[in-house]
Amino acid sequence: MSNFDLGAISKQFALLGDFLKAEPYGGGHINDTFCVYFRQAGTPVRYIFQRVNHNIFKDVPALMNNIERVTKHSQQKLAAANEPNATRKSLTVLQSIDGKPYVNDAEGNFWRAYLFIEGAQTYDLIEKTEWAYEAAKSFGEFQKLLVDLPGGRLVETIPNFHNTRIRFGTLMAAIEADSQNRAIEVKAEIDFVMKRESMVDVLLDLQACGAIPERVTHNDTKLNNVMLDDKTGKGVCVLDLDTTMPGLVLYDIGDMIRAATNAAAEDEQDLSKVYSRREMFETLVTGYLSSAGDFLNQIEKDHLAHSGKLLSFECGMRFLTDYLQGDVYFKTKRDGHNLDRCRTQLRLVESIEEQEDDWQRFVATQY
Ligand code: ADP
Ligand code: GN1
Ligand code: MG
Repeated sequence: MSNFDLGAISKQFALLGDFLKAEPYGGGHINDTFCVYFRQAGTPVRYIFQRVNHNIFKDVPALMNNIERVTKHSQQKLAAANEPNATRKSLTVLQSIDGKPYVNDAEGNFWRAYLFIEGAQTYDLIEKTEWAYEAAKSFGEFQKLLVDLPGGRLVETIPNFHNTRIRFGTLMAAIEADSQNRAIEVKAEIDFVMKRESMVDVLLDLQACGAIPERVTHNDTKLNNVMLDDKTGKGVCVLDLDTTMPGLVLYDIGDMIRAATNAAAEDEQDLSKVYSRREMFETLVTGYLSSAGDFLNQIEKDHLAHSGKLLSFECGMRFLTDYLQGDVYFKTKRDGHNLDRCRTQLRLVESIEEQEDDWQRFVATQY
């Protein structure tokens, strides 16, 4: 991925100064991220450049229009609330020389650039409960900033992204097709999923009967999508806005619980290390309710524990589907990588099942 000519690409953005160098950055599964260094009036500055995966995101101009609407609205609200650091608390999209929020290279790739948020970083694994609190609070604040987003519904950048009934159906089709002859090897995982099929309809049914509303949600709330301040440890800015679109808030808190309560890495091969940490769950809920508690309805609050189990299940189904289809969606670094990831997610489902009643009792004490 380092074969891209970032110097030439950067010339298409309305940036001042001289291009110095570009380095691959971050560890996401979908886009290619680079840190791009410039010298401006003798001072080094850096930017984040990203090649948006247009095989996955089919309409990048519409996606970038979503991101511009979301970031501008957030910054306006922060500034109106006298937040002195509005451009550090929400991403700033850079414009191309012809006034667009992205550029194309000669191969037809789409590139975007953001101001680099300095003095803060992202983490792959949560080591301290304070991080969980801050991350969850930040995602809650992000949702809250967008409750009054003007301009109509955002475009669904990946339709049915968290539709767990459809995710289940796609997995069944991948098992049926078995294009890589791998189904035999994952019989235990398939059985595990099939036994729990009824889980996939719970939130969809609540949405269909109007008990939980569609809102603007982030939809990819891993810990490494929120920056925490190096000095204070406080949440600074929510990143990775490609999937910010209409959704259920429970998908956001559920994905946080999935990603942040795991005691091990998402691709850990030693499953004895994988379990869902109760103290992280409790801290996430407290942090999330500190910012989102006043706009959530009772039924949303009642399903916080369920959402963590559901999103782990969904992610497990997605990794299993990709493994069966020949690893065509998520970037992989080794054979069986998606299967390893699937196994950690299904292990998390089990771990949450073991604790769900306790978790539910805890949630009930919070409101
Ligand atoms: P991906 O879709 O590949 O996960 P992200 O948008 O999450 O891409 O970016 C990958 C990583 O790059 C993040 O985890 C974060 O560490 C870093 N990053 C992204 N945007 C910025 C930014 N504006 N300032 C500083 N670091 C950033
Ligand atoms: C992908 O892009 P990244 O790495 O933040 C994926 C998420 C998954 C996650 C699992 C657009 O997120 O939905 O939960 O991997 N993003 C997309 O680690 O599919
Ligand atoms: Mg990311």
